[in-house]
Amino acid sequence: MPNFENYLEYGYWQFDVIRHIFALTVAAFLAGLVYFALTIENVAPRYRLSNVISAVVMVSAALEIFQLWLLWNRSFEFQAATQTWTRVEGMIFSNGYRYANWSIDVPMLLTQLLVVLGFSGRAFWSNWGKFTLAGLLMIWTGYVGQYYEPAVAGFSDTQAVAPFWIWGGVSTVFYVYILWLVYTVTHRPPERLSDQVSTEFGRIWILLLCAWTLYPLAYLVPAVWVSDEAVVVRQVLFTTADITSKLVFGIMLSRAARHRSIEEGYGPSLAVAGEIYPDRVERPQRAGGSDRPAPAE
Ligand code: RET
Repeated sequence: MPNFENYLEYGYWQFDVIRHIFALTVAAFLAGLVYFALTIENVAPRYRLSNVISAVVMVSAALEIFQLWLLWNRSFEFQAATQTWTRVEGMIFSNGYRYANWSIDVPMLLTQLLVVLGFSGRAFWSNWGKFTLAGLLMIWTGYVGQYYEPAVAGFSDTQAVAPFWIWGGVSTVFYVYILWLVYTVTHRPPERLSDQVSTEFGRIWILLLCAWTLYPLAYLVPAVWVSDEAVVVRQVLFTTADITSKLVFGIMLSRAARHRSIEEGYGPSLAVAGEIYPDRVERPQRAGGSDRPAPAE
């Protein structure tokens, strides 16, 4: 069986917390989908692909977590006598669906970053190629490694422990390379950025660093702690990582795109510029062209 979740029994709240956070994630991604669809016209056409990509990420991730929610509910049954949840014979819970989903979302999220930074032509494709290749290799090597976690958690005498560490280590090499590349593109962008937008990209880099690092930590949980509570911690780590790396990241990028659009004088962005650039908000023209406030009605 692929994951250590299948070898454990769950107390009532441990089981419940996990299904609740799956439901929370699906709800958050569907809400995100509405946000990205409704705000697409607030940014200049050159940045709109970022909103489209966020919407694609929301749909694929919501489907994947819904699938995990279904699987979690079907894989365990409640034992009234012991008040615990035990595995249903023949059912297997698997985090492998997460890795399948990352194969879509990791290349998408990194593409989105390049779009809002303003990469185009050869520079775009060269970075895109490096991100996509390194991203897929990071995920797929980690995917192989996680099959060995039952041995690492002490549930299998026949399986080897070393592949968990070797594949996890190889995956980490690609991860560090991606982090370095993200640092480079966000700190040496192809176009001159205002101080405001540069600061935002600095924050986006820190968010990415923190959010993405939660994934390898979740991978490591069975090596350091084996109990139903450890499973709760691992699923909370995955959930926090998912919501921040896909949804919060997308929102931060859409704001950076809007601020760039405002600075470029794009009309619809100027109309919603209020909170950051109050001096740039487009005011509706009043008859007579007076600057005085309209009389109270
Ligand atoms: C693995 C295996 C262990 C070593 C490392 C890993 C890194 C995973 C990461 C995943 C990022 C996923 C994202 C998904 C968004 O949809 C594969 C767990 C380093 C960084 C951003």
